[in-house]
Amino acid sequence: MVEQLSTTSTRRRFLQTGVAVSALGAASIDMRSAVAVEIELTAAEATIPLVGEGHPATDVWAFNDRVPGPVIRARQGERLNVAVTNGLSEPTTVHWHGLRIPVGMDGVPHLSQPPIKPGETFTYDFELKDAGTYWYHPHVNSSEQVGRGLHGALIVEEANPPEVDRELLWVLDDWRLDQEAAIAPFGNMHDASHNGRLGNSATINGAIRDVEPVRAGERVRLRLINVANARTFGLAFRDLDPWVIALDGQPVEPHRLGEQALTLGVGMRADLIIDMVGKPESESVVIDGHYGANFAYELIRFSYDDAPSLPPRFDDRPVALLPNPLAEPDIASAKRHRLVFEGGAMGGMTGAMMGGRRMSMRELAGKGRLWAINGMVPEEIYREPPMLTAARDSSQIIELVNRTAFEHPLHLHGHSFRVIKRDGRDEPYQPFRDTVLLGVDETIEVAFVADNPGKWMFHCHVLEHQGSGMMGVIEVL
Ligand SMILES: [Cu+2]
Repeated sequence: MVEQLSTTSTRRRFLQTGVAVSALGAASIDMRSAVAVEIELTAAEATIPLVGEGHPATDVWAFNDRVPGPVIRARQGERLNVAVTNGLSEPTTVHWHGLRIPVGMDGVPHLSQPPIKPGETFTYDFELKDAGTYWYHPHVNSSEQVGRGLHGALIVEEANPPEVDRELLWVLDDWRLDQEAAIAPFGNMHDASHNGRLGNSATINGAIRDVEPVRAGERVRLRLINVANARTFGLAFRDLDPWVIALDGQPVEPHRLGEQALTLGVGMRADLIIDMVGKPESESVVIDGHYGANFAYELIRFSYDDAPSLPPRFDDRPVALLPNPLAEPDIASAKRHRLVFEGGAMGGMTGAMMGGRRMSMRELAGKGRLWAINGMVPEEIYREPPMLTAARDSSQIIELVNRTAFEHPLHLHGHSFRVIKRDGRDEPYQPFRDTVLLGVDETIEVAFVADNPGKWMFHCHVLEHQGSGMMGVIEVL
């Protein structure tokens, strides 16, 4: 279950595969001994049994021949050193989604580093300041590179993790496959102008799965990561009523999900504590119903074995995770900004500024550009003036206004922000996040301390929206 990729005289270096963790359960692994310090990743073509028995294998692009890529685990405060070799026939990079690291390690081509050319290696090296559930993926030709399978989980362990029987990791993905289980072509403008590349095959840890085996009475920590190109997952856990203990890696006051679905836009994560309250040999279904009842489907079912229920031995309410060392924004003194998102199909945008002149929607579409922020469309992101400049250590509030017909998971690099208001009302728990799902017609306010100097991307994580212009740069001086 634990694969040792290399040895060292001074440190243990282990990687676990997401597939192994999911298929076999993690009961026998002492997660805290799985410390990743130095790792090698190679992005290259591979073939995996994505759909499973009775179906052809799928040609993918993968880190170290697996999808998802290796689970990287380390402890808070450790350094991570990852040598990434590009075995693809096009440039790539790796972005460490959600991590507050120096801009030179952030993986945005040209903005933070030159792209890694085919055959070349680039070594990422940074300190893991925050514990939590994160992930990594390329930031070049993202729709295709991430969509073909280049992504993996990065787990930074707390010094004092919550007491549970077991930990599970679900890397949620969504693939557009044909009848032969081959990945459909990329570059569809209809996807870019609508809801992005929604697929037809939802996978957990790189496989279409029916069941997650559990034991009655056990307490499980479930880490969820949405690595899809476009799909928002809205998961109903029904009778299990999980506790939410972290969002996007950042601790939140433990609270029950209740009647609500767990909504995970692209890029978002959640850490749940679930008490398996069902009876031995029973089942509990997890439904993804984000796109409405007509499109709801069973993602997976928890399947209880026949072992007698474990006796209760945990307090009902899990202990809150210790906060990460994030600076608290000062709302009273914060500088306010407003970013208005426009464009796409049915959005009513007639034109916008690009390259210093106003272009019609038709002209923009001819250049593969469909979205604007404050009336501006980026030509090449690293050459654009920042849409917002912040003095170092200043507090900032950004009002995000959706004037499009679609929802957008908006992701800020290098920082986590507090979601403070939604349509004028205080957001429950005001969680720190690095990605917030901006609904249709919604206005959201986020607040953060601009304490990480550099030029940082702020973009929609629907990769086809990003690729067609829904992106900008925030500069911290
Ligand atoms: Cu979007």
